[in-house]
Amino acid sequence: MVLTLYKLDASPPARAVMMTLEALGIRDVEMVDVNLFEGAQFTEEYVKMNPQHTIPALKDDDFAIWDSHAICPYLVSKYGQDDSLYPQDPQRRAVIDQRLHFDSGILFPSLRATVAPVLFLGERSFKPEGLQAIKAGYDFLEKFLDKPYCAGDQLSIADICTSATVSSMSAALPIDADTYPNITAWLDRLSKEEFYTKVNLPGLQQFSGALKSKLL
Ligand SMILES: N[C@@H](CCC(=O)N[C@@H](CS)C(=O)NCC(=O)O)C(=O)O
Repeated sequence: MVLTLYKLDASPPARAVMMTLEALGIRDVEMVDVNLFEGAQFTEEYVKMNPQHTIPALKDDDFAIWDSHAICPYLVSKYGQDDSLYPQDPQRRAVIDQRLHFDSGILFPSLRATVAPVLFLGERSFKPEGLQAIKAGYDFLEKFLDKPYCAGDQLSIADICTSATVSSMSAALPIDADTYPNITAWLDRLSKEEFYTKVNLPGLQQFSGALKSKLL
């Protein structure tokens, strides 16, 4: 197998895939940076592979797949030594899938809509409705986190994907520990995982730094 990941460390969904690779112990991956700040995702070659021109995208020999919420399940299913990060059990998997859709359909779009104008379009502050949407996402997630992990008692790719997004959202709207004790405890729990400290934190720092440098 030859695995190639198209990514940027600052990108939350790219970090989700890199954390999954790390958690699975898959190290033999060619990493290719796609510089979104220079529009590198619009090259003919990249759009041919991923017509949606997003990162992350994964190539596994000739097979190409994009969207972190498709890539992470694929990696566990194909390369996991066991299914613990994405169990086969239908009900456990259904809850994980629900959280992945929540990340993909609710959390990440609110983050992207709030930060992209600042990162790429010269805006110098966040729109209030963007921050409101982020807060609404925190409110939902706080309720989901009545167990140690976001899909129950065990760590899964739902935690990996969601934490990449939520930790990045906190760069725009800090997470108040009194209002969101469950989210705060969950992020602290994940901060004890090597994949999180080794992979998410450095990229998160880049993301936060890029954002701060563009804000008034
Ligand atoms: N739902 C997608 C979101 C991917 C996404 O929007 N990535 C951003 C960077 S964080 C991107 O590639 N933006 C460039 C573009 O859309 O042209 C995923 O989870 O992979």
